Formats: sequence, C-alpha cells, structure tokens
Amino acid sequence: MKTKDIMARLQAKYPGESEYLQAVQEVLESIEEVYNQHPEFEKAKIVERMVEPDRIFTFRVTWTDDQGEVQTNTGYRIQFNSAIGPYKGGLRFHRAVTPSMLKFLGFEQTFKNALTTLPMGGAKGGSDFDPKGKTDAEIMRFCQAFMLELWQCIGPDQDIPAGDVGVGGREIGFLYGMYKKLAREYNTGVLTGKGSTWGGSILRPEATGFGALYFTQNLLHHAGKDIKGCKVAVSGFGNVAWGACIKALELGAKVVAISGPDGVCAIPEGITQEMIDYMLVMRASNRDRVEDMATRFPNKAFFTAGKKAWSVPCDIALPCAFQNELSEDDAKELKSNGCWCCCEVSNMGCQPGAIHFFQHNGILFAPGKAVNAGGVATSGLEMTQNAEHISWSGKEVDEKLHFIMKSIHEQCVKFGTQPDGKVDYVKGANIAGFMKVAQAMLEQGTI
Ligand code: 2IT
Repeated sequence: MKTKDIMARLQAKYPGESEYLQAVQEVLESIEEVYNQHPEFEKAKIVERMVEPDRIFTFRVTWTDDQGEVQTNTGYRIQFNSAIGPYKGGLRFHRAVTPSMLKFLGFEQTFKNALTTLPMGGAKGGSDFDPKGKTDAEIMRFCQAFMLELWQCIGPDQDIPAGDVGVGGREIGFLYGMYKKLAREYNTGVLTGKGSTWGGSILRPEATGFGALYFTQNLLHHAGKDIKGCKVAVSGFGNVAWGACIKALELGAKVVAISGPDGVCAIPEGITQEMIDYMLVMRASNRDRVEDMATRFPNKAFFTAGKKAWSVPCDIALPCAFQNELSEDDAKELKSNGCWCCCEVSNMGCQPGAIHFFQHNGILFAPGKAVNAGGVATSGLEMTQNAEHISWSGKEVDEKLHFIMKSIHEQCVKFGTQPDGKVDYVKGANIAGFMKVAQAMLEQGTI
C-alpha cells in the first residue's frame, strides 16, 4: 500500500472533500509501514475498504420556525464501519456540516471506538441546521423532524447516535421522545447522552472532558511531569470544554483562557466553579458568544474580540472546539509563549502543519481520537447499563473511565514508542486502532 496512490485516487473521486481527505491521509501515513508488513491486509484490500463508509443516508428535514415560516435543512447518517460492533457516534448540528465533515468524523470515530476497548463500530451524523439564535421550541421541532427520517436507520443493536457539536442533553431528549413515538420501541439504548433519570449514564456529560484530563495526566506522568499548577488554555465553552475545565480545576491546574467564535476570554486568576457553571447557561442561550462570560464576571474574565485561546500564554493547550481550530501559526505562537504540551480534545482540532510543528519542536502532542475517546467510551458504558436495565454510581463509571483512558494511553505507548524512547502518540493511536479494526475485517471475510 502506498499512501500517495490511495490519496490520489480518493482526491480524484472526492474532490473538495478536504476534511475527509485530511483525516484519511493522517491515518494512512501513520500505518503505512506496519500495514506493509502484513501481506494478508494487502490481499484483502483492507485499506481500500476501510476508507469508504459502509453506507450514507441523506434526507431532507423540513420544520416550521416560530414565525410560522417553513425551513428546510439536510440530515445525514454515515454508518462508517461495523467490524467491531454496531455503528456508534455522535450527531453534529452546525451550519457548516457537509458530507465531507461527517465522513472525516465517521472515519475518525471508527479508530477512536476501537481504542476504547469496547465493541463499537464507527458512525457520525448530523445536519446543516444552525442552532444559533434558535428558541427551545424551534430546536424541539427541528429534532422531531430530523428523527422522522433518522429512526428507520438506527436501533439499539444497529446504530446508536449521541451528541456532538450542537447536540447535548436537551436535543437527545427531543430526539428520543420522537424515536419512541415512531418506532414504538421503549429501549433507551438507541441513543446515548440521555437524561440521568431515563437511562442516561451518570458522568456522560462530563466524560469527554474528564477523560481528556485523565489522558493528559497519563501522558504527563509518562514524561515525568505533573499537571498541578500548570496554566491551561481551553478553546470553546461547550460541553467538552466545560468537562475539561471542571477536571482541570479539580487536579490543581489553572484554566487561564476559554474562547468562542467571537474571541477569547483571558482569565488571569484561573477559572472558578461559578464561571464553569455559567458556561452551561451560555450554551443553553444559543447565543454562541464567549463575551458573555466577561460581561457576567467583569473583574475576572477579559474579552478580546477576534483572538483565539492560543494567544493567551499557557503551559498546556487543550483545543476543545472544532476541527482545524489550531493552525501552524497558532502552534508557533503557543511555543513562543512557553507552551510545552498540546492534547487535542476536539476531533482533528489541529491542522497538519501544527502537529508537524509540535512534533519537531519538543512539544508533547496527542491526537483527538485518543484524548477525547472518554466521551464515546462512556456512551458505551451507558449502552451496557441500558442493556442490563441497571444504573451504575458515579464512582463506578469514573473508575471504568479511568481504566479505559489508562488503557488507551498504554496502547499509544505500545504502538507509538520510537527508537529514541519518545512516544509518537499520533502513530500509536492510529496503529492501535487500525490493527484492531483490520484484524476484525479480515476475520469476517470479503464483505
Ligand atoms: O466525537 C465523539 O466521540 C462524540 N461526539 C461522542 C460520540 C458518542 O457516541 O458518544
């Protein structure tokens, strides 16, 4: 297998699908050497099959806004790979959603889910619906209209969606309510990220951020460092950033920045629990503005329009918002301001140039599919609880999450340790995830 040849074919077949092509390229480059030591993979055309989704559902979603005007969006569900379990992955509601974006996310999800140690295949879905400025009633009507089409594609043993950007507990509630009515199935295991009184796992809302900090702790420990007292810059203020801030604070780190599409809030004294609680209010308002934090806490948070979190000096950078949010220039700025570690929490949060810069300038770097896997892992734990009709305590879930993140870190070390003893976490995560999926595909024959 030659990455160059496969990429040339995919570029010709899917011109303009830049996010998808970027995600595939990164994985193929990481695995090429190992892959070519396995002639049985080449013979079964594992890579050629793995880069193509199993199937893509595309549907029209029509709903009525509060003014009585009819609105039309496009919905998607991409069932990417089912080699190691039923399709599993989130739904993204964002104005910029395209098939390319969801294909990259579904592809990443396949490897990420393989790393979790749990039996889950990869999927992703969503819509170009823009939640910004929408009322609760509009969100509900959109979710209902979306599920009117989606319900036929999913099921607790087939495909289990969850949240992603723009989809949290409120949206999962509306989606499940409609699923139940249409399918006449009362199995809560069809969606994860549910409310804790009706089948949702305790700690699922926090899990992506908590898991990311547990992974960071493992990485720092491996490098002989400690997170206590470190200054942390976080991008975003959504569910993932929120969980990361809670755990960072608990571990004795100081969160000195959060950001939004409008700019950055510098927090010189470090974020407080009260400010973290306010992030939830900001998310629920659908205003999509981080400036609201500075308005609410004028002596603690200082807003600068148009700037990113990476302009605030820190030790550790945690991208928690969107793909490609951290560029090579941002990486250089981080380094010149003293940053020495970047754990990518968002999916593909760093541009290839930024990753290259980190890796060649002594900055510890780990990729999203390892760092953020605690979210989907806890979704997997939610599925187990639903299937057993029980619910575990927060302590039980947290212990399992700890164990899973430690195991993901170990897999990265196993497959990513270089001759000089340093760990290439990108290679480690990609090879570990790939080997598991490839082996399963091989054993299941030519399908
Ligand atoms: O990117 C992700 O891993 C998620 N959005 C969570 C997916 C899930 O099924 O919990």
